[in-house]
Amino acid sequence: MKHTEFFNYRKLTEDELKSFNENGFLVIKGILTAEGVDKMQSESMAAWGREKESFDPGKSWLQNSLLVNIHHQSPTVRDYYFEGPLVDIASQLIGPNIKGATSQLTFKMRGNTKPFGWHQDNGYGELDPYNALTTLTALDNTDRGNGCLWLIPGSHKQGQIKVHQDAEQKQTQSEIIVDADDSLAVAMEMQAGDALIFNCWMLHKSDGNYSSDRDRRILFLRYADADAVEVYNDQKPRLGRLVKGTTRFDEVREFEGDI
Ligand SMILES: O=C(O)CCC(=O)C(=O)O
Repeated sequence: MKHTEFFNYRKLTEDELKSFNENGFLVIKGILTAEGVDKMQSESMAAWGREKESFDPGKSWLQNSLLVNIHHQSPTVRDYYFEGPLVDIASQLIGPNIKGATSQLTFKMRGNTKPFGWHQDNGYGELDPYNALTTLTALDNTDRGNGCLWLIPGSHKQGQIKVHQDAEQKQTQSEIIVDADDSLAVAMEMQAGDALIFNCWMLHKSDGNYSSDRDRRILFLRYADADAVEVYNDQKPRLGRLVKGTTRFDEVREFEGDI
């Protein structure tokens, strides 16, 4: 069911499709209505308050800034993830068959000064085919002062960057940071309700939130081809809800689990 009171549905134009192929990213202005932003903020904050403590510089990114599977706790995020405007947009960019691959909050609350260095999202759990999409929906206005995202336009063209992690790093899910030229970085300043979407090979990073009075709350959703497999996991199918089209994997077609 379409929730037009919360989400603005539209298709990408030919120019946007061309720009995505060339630059590897797009910003969709106002994908959430003001009411949609309010609703997601309040449902997300209820979950955040139940699960998270205040920022501790001694703790990891995972502990300070991530809350996974937020669609289990926020009905509005769930509708947006599985039936919102991003599903058709993902299908325009990936193809007719789409599954959800990740849903999480990445919240950098005021005073959370931890940066997140350059990386590709396909560096964390490589998926094949290499057309998975990250979507970041801003729940606050975000700029250089409160830890907005930065990316390097066109950097997706260098493909998968192999990073070696030892067994301990894998276990502790430590960050997988790569080298990149900061002089090429562009700040992705957004208004609450805008979405940034980019290819799985896009190099991106964020700085700390050094503001004293502005949170930087982002909803992170990832979509993949419905047949996408996990390269790091013996090519097993990535499990996630089928949101459009079909798949050759029974376990994905029947999936009703966590992701
Ligand atoms: O939320 C952020 O600041 C960075 C998040 C990010 O780049 C990621 O989760 O891949």
